Amino acid sequence: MTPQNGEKDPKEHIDVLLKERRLYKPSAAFQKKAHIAGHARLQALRKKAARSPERFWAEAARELRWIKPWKRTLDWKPPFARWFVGGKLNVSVNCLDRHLDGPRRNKAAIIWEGEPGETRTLTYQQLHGEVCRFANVLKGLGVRSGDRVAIYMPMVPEAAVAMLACARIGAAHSVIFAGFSSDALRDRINDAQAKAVVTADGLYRRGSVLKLKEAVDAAVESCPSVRSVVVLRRTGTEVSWRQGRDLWWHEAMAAAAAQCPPAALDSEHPLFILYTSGSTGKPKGVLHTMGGYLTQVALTTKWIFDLKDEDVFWCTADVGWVTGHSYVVYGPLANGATTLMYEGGPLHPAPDRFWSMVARHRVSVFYTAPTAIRTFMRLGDEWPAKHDLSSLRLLGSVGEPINPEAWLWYHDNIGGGRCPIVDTWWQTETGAVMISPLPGATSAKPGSATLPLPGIEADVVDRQGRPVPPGHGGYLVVKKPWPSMLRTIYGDPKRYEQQYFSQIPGIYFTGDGARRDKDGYFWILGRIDDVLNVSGHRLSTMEIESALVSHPAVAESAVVGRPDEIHGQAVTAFVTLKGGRAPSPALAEELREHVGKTIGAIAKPKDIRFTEGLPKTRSGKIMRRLLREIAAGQGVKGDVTTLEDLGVLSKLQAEDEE
Ligand code: 7RM
Repeated sequence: MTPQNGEKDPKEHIDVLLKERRLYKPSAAFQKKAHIAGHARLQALRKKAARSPERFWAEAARELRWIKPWKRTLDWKPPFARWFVGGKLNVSVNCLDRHLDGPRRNKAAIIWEGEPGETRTLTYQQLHGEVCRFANVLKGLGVRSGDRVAIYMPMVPEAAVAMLACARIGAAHSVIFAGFSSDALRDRINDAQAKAVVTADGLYRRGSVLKLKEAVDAAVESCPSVRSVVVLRRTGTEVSWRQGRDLWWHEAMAAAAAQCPPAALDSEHPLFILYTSGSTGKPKGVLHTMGGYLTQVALTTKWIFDLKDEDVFWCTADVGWVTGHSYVVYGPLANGATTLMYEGGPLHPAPDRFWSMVARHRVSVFYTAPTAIRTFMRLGDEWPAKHDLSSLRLLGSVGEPINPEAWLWYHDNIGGGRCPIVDTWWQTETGAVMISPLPGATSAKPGSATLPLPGIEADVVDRQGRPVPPGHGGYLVVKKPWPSMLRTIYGDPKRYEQQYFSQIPGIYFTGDGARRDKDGYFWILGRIDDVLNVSGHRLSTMEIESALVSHPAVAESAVVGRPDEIHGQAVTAFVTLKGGRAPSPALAEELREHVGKTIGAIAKPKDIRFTEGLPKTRSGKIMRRLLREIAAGQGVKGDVTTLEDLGVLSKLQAEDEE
């Protein structure tokens, strides 16, 4: 891709800081072979989709294998959507069985590498066998269509096997990121009333073993819905055992039949629940269903990553996040592609682990997060330079805005200047990518996710839902239902409506701020609610605050994000202590550990700042904006007229200068 002299100076709104004007056009060589080749072709698709989004998505859905055709493409009773109504399908058949009839039968479905360095490859046929066997194991444990299964696993092929086995029999999976604590696991199991838990003895991370079964044992003590715990032997770590409840993966699999007829499931049958942070302390169980989810995930994987049969696709996300669901497992497998899975830390045993893997596995499409790119950038150009990265032809980014500097480093040092970059905007709630370039058709601007995909109607609006002029900041919304949208918050349709469709009545509000430039390109400005984005992972300030105040020494706390060069944001906690408790570095460490235990290591505050009071409005609301400014070390600039006690503010600032 070559930079073009593009855009003239856009009239920019004051709070829009990024000014990036370079334009990167897809090269002729890339374009020639791309699924969607050329700007004109994409424009034509957009036009067609805009005329009838339903017809556009129906055409995409027909790429899947259906057991029974649908009667209605869309039933939209705002805010509830049903897609491909009356249709029946099986997601595991679409990801596995339908590739067994032709040459893909013996193609690698999953190439896996463990952190210690071992590798394994499962062909489509082998993966199909494993999935059928595990589906039979689940059935044998009394798991039925409509039940929930919790999956708390390392990044191993068995995690994908467990997910697909659930899909085969119609049990909804709830994958809980293995970095979450036992308490967080317990709450998620209980919210979903999971009947079974699938886990491992432990996992490898940065050279040491993390004991997963131990965390499950502690959680399941308080989970009356759980009847069985299936344990994969991964590390050989010693585990304690509850007879009648626990069983080994390898023993159960050895006894299970390799044939399992797929269930014919309604298009709107639940596929999975995935918990994500919102603006309150309680995580939301985002519910996705079968037909619509798979349609959009399959299409976006094919178009955005331009997947071909000879590709090795590596999405570095953990299956515990939505990116791992959609672009490690379902999207690539629905396309009959080869997906690479890696178990461990990106810098283990050295900062070139990823690049050594790209070279050894001849990865051609690579998809990761800006936080990782910034980390690699900081570690130096010499690490990627050691390896032959010539197999790469396309790069992707997801999870947070990518700053132009990181974009350019990625483009030059990883992509060798020849690979397009797709900056993909989407959310747990959207299920699949919504705003992104198509690499053979869209000119990229570093830092912009570019334009909504055909069939997606996104916009930037003001509080009343009116589109804002180019260059102005506003709310990022989606105006029409899309197939892979969340269907509800599990067990709480009121919260679903209130959370996503009440800000601007009847229209989906993403929680993000954005602006569009004069070419219509979207520039995501970040969350406008109380959600932090640390290394591309969503954390709720409320959730961390609740964890802090559950510690006996803490009276009150306010959590804010401050800008962090590598992680996007860093968690800063302001804490007031109960009478008789004195601040100390030891207590700060104890509080950090406490948050780690309550939520998980990713939520541990980077800074804990003890203070005598928090700045509040007269109505008692903590003025987070002031705290954010203090945490960012900028001094307080904005309006403080509603502040109740100005003394608190001067103290906080004085403490800052110490
Ligand atoms: C896929 C995922 C969603 C939030 C979202 C944004 C931010 C994600 C981008 C981005 C700018 C991007 N799901 N976000 N992708 N911001 N550019 N390309 O991350 O549910 O965990 O997070 O992440 O704020 O609302 S998520």
